[in-house]
Amino acid sequence: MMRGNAVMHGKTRTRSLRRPALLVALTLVWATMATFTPAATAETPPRVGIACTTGVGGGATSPIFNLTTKTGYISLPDGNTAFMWGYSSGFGAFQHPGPVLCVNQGDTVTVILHNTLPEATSIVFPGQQNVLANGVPAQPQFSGTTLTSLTNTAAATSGTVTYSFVASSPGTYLYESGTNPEKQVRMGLFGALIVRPKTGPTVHADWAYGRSDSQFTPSEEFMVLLSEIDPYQHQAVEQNKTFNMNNYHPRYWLINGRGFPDSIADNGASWLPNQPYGALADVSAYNASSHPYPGLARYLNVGTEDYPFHPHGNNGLVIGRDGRPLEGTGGEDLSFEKFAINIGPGQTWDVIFKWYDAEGYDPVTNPVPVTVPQMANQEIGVFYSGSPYLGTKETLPPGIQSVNQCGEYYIISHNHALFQITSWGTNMTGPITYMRIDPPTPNNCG
Ligand SMILES: [Cu+2]
Repeated sequence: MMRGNAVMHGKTRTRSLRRPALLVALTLVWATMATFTPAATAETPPRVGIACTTGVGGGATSPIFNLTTKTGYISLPDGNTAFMWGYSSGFGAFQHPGPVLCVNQGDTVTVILHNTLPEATSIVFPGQQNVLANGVPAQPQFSGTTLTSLTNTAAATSGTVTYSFVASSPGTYLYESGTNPEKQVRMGLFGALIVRPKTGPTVHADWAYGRSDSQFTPSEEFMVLLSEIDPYQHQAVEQNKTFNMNNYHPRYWLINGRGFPDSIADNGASWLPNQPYGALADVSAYNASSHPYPGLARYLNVGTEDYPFHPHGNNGLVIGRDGRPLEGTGGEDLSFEKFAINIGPGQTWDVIFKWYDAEGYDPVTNPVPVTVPQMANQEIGVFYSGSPYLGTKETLPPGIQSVNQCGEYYIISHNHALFQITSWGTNMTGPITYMRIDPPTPNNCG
């Protein structure tokens, strides 16, 4: 099955044949998926894709967000749990990562931080200008000549601070603790901020930037928030012990706060109550008339290492970095194609992705140029349709039931630093997800 899927696009075929070891590994991933049962969840927030938190009160152009620091635990792919700090939405339960704050360009954004942690904390908004704290320009904090925080803090246990800024530039941003960040950011005090573009009075919710060539299909907008965990640091914080950062060594890497296979579960999956954000990408095949606009992946790296991430199957088109469109001073399009997106620490990348059946494979008129293995040599997973051809379903072996709804594909998307797709040594976990490709409409995908 993997081989069948893998040959459907020329680029993937070449890469897969050069890397038989990875192909075997991917087959193992396929087998893992067979034990995985997606849960039914409500349609709000969306089952897949970005689950925005929008502001409360303040009017249409002045959203207000309450974020409360809380402690809690997350589940990891090897069965372990990690003690975390996090920003809760409003005054709600602990969650990881923090809520995805979605605002519009030009909005006056207010974020009220409520601290319940045993030490002072804060939020910095990289990429935002003229941030105010309690109504005056936010400032680094010092104790004598020693820097204690990159910005104004909320005091330990019950402090509050109110930040505000005008979201002047559309794009993808991080927000994160500016206080003792080597501890507090690592413990989980971070989240994503999305600023949607506006031209004149018109908000373009389906543009990445203020240019029409950044238009995407709204249901195909995805977050890829990459992070890391050193469990010894988290244990030390939980036990109120000191941790020597010279010993810092991540053993877990996560996508949207989850490791694979939890990463492909729906947003709000019932067995991940504190990890609300899934990472399955679900796109439809390109069609000039019925599905002309691509998907958009918003990559963010809140870790300390480079994360080289890629979906198999096609290049992406990099259209923005760090909340700025790739364009010249005259608006010239400076976007570029890339296969693996190497996201540096603190960076964000906005990447357009369009899947198309470039070589028009057809089981009769244009079969894939490989020999599909004998049925006895195949490992059949729950997403198998019986056919390597998009949109085609065929008879399955006795005893195998297909849950592949409509002959869709599943293409792996993963971090390509293979040591990072582990969980304290458990291989093929961590920042791995899948891209689901639905056949062109009309289809039976529902
Ligand atoms: Cu790969």
